[in-house]
Amino acid sequence: MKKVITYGTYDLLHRGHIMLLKRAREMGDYLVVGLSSDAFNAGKNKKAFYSYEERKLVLEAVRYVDEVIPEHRWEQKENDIREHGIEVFVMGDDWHGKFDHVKHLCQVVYLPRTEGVSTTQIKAQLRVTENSNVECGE
Ligand code: C2G
Repeated sequence: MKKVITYGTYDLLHRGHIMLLKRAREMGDYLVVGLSSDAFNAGKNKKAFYSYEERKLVLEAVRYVDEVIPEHRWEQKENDIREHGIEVFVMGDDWHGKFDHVKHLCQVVYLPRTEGVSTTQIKAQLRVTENSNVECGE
């Protein structure tokens, strides 16, 4: 069984996340997702809308995901790869080159990001909508 791993925050799940997970899963037979813990996100200066437990529940419902493990530290990736017998490490290409240090353990693949969508954009659009509703007295 060819096992694949990827990591991320996966907050406010959108098509960019799904397309990444789909392509990653198609590179093997089993996909493990290292899901950023709330504390780890704080270290990435990211505040997810949903808690780790909520994001894990949603991610485990995605057909392409076979297992979700917590991502607590940048340095855990080599150990994860060894412990889970990972053959392919996949990330979006906004991370291009950032994880080449695990190339001695497994294949490292950076996939093109899905254009036109991001959690940051979604949050910004929601704020605009909310503000316009308030102005209209809704
Ligand atoms: N992604 C994508 N297209 C988008 C948005 C995101 O392909 N429009 C990909 C990212 O490249 C990443 C994955 O979806 O591979 C998850 O994205 P985030 O939840 O934003 O994860 P990130 O904060 O980049 O955390 O140790 C690695 C980090 O945990 C990655």
